[in-house]
Amino acid sequence: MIIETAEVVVTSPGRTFVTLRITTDEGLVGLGDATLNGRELAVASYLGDHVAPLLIGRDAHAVEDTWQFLHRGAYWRRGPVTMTAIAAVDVALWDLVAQRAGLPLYQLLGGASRRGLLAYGHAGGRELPELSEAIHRRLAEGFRAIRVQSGVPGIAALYGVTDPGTAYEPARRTARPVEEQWDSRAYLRHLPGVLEAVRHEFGPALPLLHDVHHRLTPIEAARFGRSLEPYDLFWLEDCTPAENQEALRLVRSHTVTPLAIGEVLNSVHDYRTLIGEQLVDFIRSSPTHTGGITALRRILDLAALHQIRSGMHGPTDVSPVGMAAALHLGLAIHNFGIQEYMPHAAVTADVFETSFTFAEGLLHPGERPGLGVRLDLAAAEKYPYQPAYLPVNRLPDGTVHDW
Ligand code: GCO
Ligand code: MG
Repeated sequence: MIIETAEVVVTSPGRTFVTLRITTDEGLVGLGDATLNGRELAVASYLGDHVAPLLIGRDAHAVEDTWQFLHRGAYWRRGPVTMTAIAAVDVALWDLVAQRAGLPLYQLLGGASRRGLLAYGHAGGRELPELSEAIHRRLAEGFRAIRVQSGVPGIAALYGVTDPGTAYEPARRTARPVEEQWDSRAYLRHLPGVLEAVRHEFGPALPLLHDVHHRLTPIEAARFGRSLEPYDLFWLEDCTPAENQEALRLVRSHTVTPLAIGEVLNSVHDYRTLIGEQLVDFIRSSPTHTGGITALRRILDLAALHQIRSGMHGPTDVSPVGMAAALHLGLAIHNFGIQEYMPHAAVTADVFETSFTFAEGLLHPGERPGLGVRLDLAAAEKYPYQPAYLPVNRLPDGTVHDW
């Protein structure tokens, strides 16, 4: 099966997605997600200018060789742009190989290890009644695990919280990034009470998650994790900036709240200390930002040796193609933990037609051969690229802080 064309499709149905579309001499079409939120065109250029020409004429079955060729052959390794580009190629090739075999991709990855993937949904509210309503809404939609984000008195706009009735989308279509404020002391004072109230209202069984979004120092995170122990979180996510693996030693030595990290990491090397020293409980990487299924599977196999489980990133900036890749991998591996599921805007379905399903709290990739996603090129053209930026954070005195 020889690769004939490799084309990069940039389209903005609801938000921007970058997709690699590979065709073969047998007429099959394989798709890979190359969406890097707020820096989309850098990956489109990496793929279109430097990678696509190298793919023409290669054997589409050579998934491992192509991965190594692009990774080692670039000389400049790792980094979000490189690894997202390689991921798109890897996932598109897996899609082709599975279609050629006439099987849903998970069957090639070892077959189903479970009936479906436990998914968590997002609930955010500026104040408690709003938050409680948002949780009830998610439960009514079928979610059986909920990520809880709350407003904080004195902080005007906050990660994960939006006006009621409007869908949360962190990237905004503005010419420059929106600026938000952050105050760790106000957050640390307020959040334990919120999680206590939610646990009290929804009972002991509901898995609750919370995302700190990289904002605390190690000692603050340690104290925070300890203060949340009575509310039995499923996980505390990104409590400190992920690139400092050693910081988790301090957090870990003070709290038994389970920790999840890694949505911004992109290589197995970013996980060596985290996994080797058992400093986390869940791996947040998605195939899209971590070199694809080939590379993430290696990370997760290493994690399995330490009883660390998957908790793949599934925000709207992972495209329907990237989401399908996550679901096939998650269904097949033994150490699956939970899958984030932030449904895309309805308009996204004009361009991407998917086979995955969500019922009774569980996601399933479906039984179509390959990934099970189709991209409508004519529809994609109707949604031309629209720039959008993630927000920037500032402390009360104006200092830039991690967003
Ligand atoms: C999460 C996230 C995201 C990110 C977004 C950045 O889902 O846990 O932290 O919503 O902010 O993916 O591109
Ligand atoms: Mg997160």
